[in-house]
Amino acid sequence: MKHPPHRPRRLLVAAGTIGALTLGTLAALPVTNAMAATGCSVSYTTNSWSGGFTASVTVTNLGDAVNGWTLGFSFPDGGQRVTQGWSATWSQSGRAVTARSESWNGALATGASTNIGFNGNFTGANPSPTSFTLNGTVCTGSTTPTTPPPPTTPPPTTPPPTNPPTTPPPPGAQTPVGINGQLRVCGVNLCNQYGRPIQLRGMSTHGIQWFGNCYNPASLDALATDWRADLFRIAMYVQEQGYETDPAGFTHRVNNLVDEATRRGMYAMIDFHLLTPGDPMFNLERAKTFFAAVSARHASKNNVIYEIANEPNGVSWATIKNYADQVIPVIRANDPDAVVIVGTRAWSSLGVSEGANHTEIVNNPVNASNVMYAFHFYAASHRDNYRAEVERAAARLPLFVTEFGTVDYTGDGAADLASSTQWLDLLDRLKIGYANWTFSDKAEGSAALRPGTCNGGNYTGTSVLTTSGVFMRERIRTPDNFPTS
Ligand code: IDC
Repeated sequence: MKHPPHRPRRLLVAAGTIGALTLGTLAALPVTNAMAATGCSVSYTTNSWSGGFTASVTVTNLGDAVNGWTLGFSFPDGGQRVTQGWSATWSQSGRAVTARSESWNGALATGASTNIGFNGNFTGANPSPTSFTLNGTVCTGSTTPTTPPPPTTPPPTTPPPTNPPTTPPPPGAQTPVGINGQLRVCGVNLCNQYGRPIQLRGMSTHGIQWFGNCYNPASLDALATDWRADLFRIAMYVQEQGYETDPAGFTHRVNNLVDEATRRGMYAMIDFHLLTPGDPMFNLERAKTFFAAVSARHASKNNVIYEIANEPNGVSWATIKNYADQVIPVIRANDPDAVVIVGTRAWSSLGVSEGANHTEIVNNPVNASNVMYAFHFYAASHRDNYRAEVERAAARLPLFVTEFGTVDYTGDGAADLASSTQWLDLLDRLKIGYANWTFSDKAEGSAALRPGTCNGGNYTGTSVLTTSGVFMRERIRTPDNFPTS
């Protein structure tokens, strides 16, 4: 017997916010002959403005592993058009839309997901499609079994629930640190305790000297369980009323935030946020004092990552390397197995913003192992030439995007979601970890929380989020699928 399809609730959302629609829950139809297990679920979210929208589509394969897939759906309204897609080859005929996998995301194991998307426009309304197919099978959110049920099975007397929870359970004991343990650099990747490459995804604080009120038990709980973040970056400015004004006080505050991240099973990244002046040597003695203290305090933990120089600028790579070669041994003396991340030339652009490139690092790396190099970008300012450089560099250097914004380099302006999506798709593909600037409620485009949020007690859901925050939460909270053997 066929059960009535669950009709997803239509979420009415204001322009500029995201409506989420998760499809699923048709009962499996009986099949009469054995075949490969097929099944899929799709989540389709949009962010629309007047006449245009960005759609993010996450496809989960619930059947046997596939190598190459085609997703199909129909727009409910005749005025809806795909204008530019990514992470798949997109085509449209009438209302029917087809997305074919790329070479790098065609293999989908059982239970694996992939995220694709497109920009579109619309003339009338912009309703979300309600039915999807993967390789011809309707995505019901359930699996079509290989073996048909025995013919004697009586029909169920009570229908199965038609509205199962769409929110996966909180991580519980299976936190990012619980699963991955002590990290180490392996080739150009970051590997977990099983020696397998992983990508960490999370958020950066704003300057803790200004937005300390945003980092409290409720906000960190939201980050760990609602956003399902793997990583919490603690941005400790050195100047601008930061560390230099109260070394003991800031060391204490950083230590407390590391402890809070640890309690929630997140990796903690300690960011020595030097920025102006851009010469790290200006802060060399402060860095040695600070890192000696924090590495001693957290030496026995397995979740601390040290970022020793946020954004050097106006200095050569040789100067940055000289700084790193003096600071890294201070950390290693206390915490020999911790991963250390070194900022790169020209605001951690691998040198690109000052006309250089990654090869100067390849030719003259720091004198230490278990080290990664930082790359930062702001999606509305930094585009194809920066992406191309990251792709080249990633083949030769372990990279970590310890900071990036969805907006322009000032940290303000509108979120460029198309460029941000291109960036994050690239980082996902290359398994490069990232932290987004910022988990704060500053009135600027890069902030994830709406102004005033940190004066209240609620940090969960999307109502407290900005456009950038809604986008980032959606990207970060998808399953990590960390390898465990
Ligand atoms: C910006 C903040 C802004 C603050 C300013 C102060 O967004 O609110 O007034 O710092 O210095 C970086 C830096 C980061 C910047 C950010 C945006 O690492 O400190 O934050 N940015 O300009 N590098 C590139 C951009």
